[in-house]
Amino acid sequence: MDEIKQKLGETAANLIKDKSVIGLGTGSTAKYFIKSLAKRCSNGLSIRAVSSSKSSERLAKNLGMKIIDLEKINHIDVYVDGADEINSKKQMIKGRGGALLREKILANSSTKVIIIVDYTKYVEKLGAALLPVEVIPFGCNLTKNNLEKLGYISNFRKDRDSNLYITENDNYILDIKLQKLLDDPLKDHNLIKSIPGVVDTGIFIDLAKAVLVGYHDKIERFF
Ligand code: A5P
Repeated sequence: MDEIKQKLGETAANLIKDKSVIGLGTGSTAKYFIKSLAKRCSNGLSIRAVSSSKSSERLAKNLGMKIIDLEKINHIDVYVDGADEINSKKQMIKGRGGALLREKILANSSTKVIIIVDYTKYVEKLGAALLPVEVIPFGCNLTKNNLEKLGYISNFRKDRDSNLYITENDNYILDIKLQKLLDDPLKDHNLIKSIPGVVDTGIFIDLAKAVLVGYHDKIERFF
């Protein structure tokens, strides 16, 4: 699978034009994009980059890329990221890496969003993956109960040491185990977001513009 992700990263990096502002996604596939982009930068490509997470920022900086302060820009040309699941309508579930909110903020302000996924993530219907929901700590048990009343059974995400996972926005994540695949992901997103205490869901709608799906022998693109 790493080979596929590497190829996806390289292909996406080759689409980046000189002098553009690039949003860096988070996760194992985005990591390959960052590595390939850094290589292009060391060969003369000039870009400015913003990051959706500290881990991607660290990687980019270690590879010699300059990360600029988000407050210094007012738009992003291209945002590149992976996804946990994506369907043919380019609706996605994201957030297994915990960066869903920052990812959504960057994607939403980007002229073009390129999603790079291996073939296992390209699904007919979303919902087999856990659906992450970022919630504020205040009243988080009440928020969890309210989700349950709407039929969404969730668990607080834990970190490696079994402590509550804390996002870079100082929030928690509830991972929902969906009871069935989603017929209308936007409906679920809106319902979940209507609960006070929910900051955002890992359902991304109308954000992806180009999708690269990697297989062992090819990369398929759809726009
Ligand atoms: C990070 O919060 C996520 O949204 C990732 O973009 C998503 O989980 C895909 O990650 P991988 O490329 O590691 O599968």
